[in-house]
Amino acid sequence: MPADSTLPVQPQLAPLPSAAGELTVMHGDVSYSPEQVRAMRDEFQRFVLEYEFGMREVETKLEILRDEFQHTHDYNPIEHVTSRVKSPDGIVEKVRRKGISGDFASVREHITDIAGVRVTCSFVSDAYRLFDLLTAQDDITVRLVKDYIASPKPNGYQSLHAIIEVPVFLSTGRVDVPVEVQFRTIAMDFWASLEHKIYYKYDRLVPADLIAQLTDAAVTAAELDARMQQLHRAIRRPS
Ligand code: 0O2
Repeated sequence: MPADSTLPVQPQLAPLPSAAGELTVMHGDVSYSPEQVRAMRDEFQRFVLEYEFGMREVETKLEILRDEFQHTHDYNPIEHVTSRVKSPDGIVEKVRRKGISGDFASVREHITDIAGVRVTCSFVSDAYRLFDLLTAQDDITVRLVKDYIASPKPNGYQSLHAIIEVPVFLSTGRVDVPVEVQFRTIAMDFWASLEHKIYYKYDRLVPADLIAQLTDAAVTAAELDARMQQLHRAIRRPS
């Protein structure tokens, strides 16, 4: 059992000596009994469940907006929506990268993209429109916005990111769950998924000429978005 995938955050349980002959799991210098491993697994599952629920609330809100748009305006501003809860390995990697403590309270406070929803639109105007419609809902709190469409990253990455909080009602009461929502166009999504693959293929050490080509391709993608937006406006303008 790989220690990092089953012990995603620094365990808060005190290690107990295991009974003779009992299978134990080593994590660094510490060993855990099967009961402790199960308890940690259950605690982790409970922890991510809130994020799963928050993600579903946001997905439902987007589905309603899409269906209402289709019905009222005979137009669908959303191409597709994908979502994910960050994997245990992904959380551990971010805990290490940010140099934060790995207990649940610290992860909850510092890692705001455990629940992630990606909204892909045909046009840049639709990405902003959906952002406005979602964040204007009065049960949503906006914690942070990063507009990489207005200010692309140096590598050319474009997307509009929002960390929002959405209420989830559990048997124990209300919990406000942070969800990262990324709004982007099909062209931005195409670029980002290729860049992501290249980044991992080269284990983050991408050759300089490939980086230059990627940055150039991001400019081409942005130009395509601008041209498609113009055409879209032209066909929607009354003649
Ligand atoms: P994954 O696998 O998508 O979850 P933070 O550490 O969150 O405080 P960060 O990571 O700079 O600061 O946050 P930012 O800029 O809002 O980016 C978070 C997410 O945006 C990333 O999540 C990616 O999904 C996406 N992203 C940001 N920059 C790039 C980029 O240059 N290329 C691509 N392809 N995607 C990018 P994760 O956690 O890195 O990964």
